[in-house]
Amino acid sequence: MYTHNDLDGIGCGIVAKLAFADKVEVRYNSVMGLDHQIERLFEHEKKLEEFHLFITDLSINEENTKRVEQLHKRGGKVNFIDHHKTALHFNEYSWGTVQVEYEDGRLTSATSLLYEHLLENEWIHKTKALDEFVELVRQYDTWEWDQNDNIKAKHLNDLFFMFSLDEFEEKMIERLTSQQDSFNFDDFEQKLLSMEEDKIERYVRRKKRETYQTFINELCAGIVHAESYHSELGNELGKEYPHLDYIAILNVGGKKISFRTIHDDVDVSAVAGQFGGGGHAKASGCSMGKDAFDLYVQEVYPLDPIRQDAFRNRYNLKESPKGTLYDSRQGDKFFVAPMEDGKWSIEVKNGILEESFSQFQEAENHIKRNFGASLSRDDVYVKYLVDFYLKEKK
Ligand SMILES: [Mn+2]
Repeated sequence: MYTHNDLDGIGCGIVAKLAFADKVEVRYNSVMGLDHQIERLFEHEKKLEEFHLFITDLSINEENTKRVEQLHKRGGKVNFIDHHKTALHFNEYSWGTVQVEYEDGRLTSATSLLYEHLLENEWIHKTKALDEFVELVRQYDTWEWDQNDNIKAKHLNDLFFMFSLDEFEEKMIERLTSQQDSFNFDDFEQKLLSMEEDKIERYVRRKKRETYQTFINELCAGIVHAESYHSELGNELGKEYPHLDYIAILNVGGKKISFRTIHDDVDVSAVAGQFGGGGHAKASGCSMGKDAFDLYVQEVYPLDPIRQDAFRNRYNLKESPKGTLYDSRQGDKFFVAPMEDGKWSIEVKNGILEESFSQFQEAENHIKRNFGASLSRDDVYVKYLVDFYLKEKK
């Protein structure tokens, strides 16, 4: 079995080992590494027809697709199981099973698809603990845990990062073999998880102050440099800065970019696709070539980070019927106030902007995206109102 080296990929390995024990050999691969490994397999392993080849949670290139198709035609057993939209074309082959969502709308994961495949063939023994484990992996991989507030799914992924791949795999197989009624963390793991949570919180708080914004190919990108905690950052920065279309997390040393979005109308697999990468609508990635480096690193370097909103205000509050004030580094002021028709207008130095907004958030997005302004402190707000009323009197 060849599978991905993330939680969903390891989930496949764990489920396969529970089914086939020492009869299965599992190789974990990065997105970039898989094709080379498959190529080597076909070079060195002459009796592939005698094996059953599984490829899960990752895609293979055209040449490897041809190799696999020929193996299948020679009578070899092959299963390609994936849930990425970008892999749907593998359904053209009888050995390809790519399903992005279930009939009820829930998203699939490679682990859940493989588990169901193994159950159908009666190759694996169903237990409550295993059902729960597979579901945690699925919720983590599809980000459904966040909507469902299923912190256990996130904790499973945290643990995966705290242990080595082999240790994690061994621990999980041992647990799922010995405890079949429910899947739980032990006391030591619980302690580790709470320490990890505090650490992530501090890290994310710091990164919020190191986020930059710019327009790239018409979309407003939030840009941050970070080597770890990509999912947490993507999510937290996305919520902190909802005016951004997506968050690009850069790892210059590893020459990689991860893209995350919290918005349903933004597809970051398309953003990654522009630079030769891919993934899901809400989470994707690409390697950082020269083009991407120029756009996301070089051009952004001279900018200042996004200004955070004033956070101890008592008067200058968002959606206030009296109006809400924003100001930019250059000292420009933007006053958002409700109009008689229920829409929101933006007042600037030389009058009112022509455009009005049906939601307050849209008005704020407009100001933040185009002028980089942030919520003013109370003292600036009070002074603005005083000047405004004095002007009215004259
Ligand atoms: Mn996956």
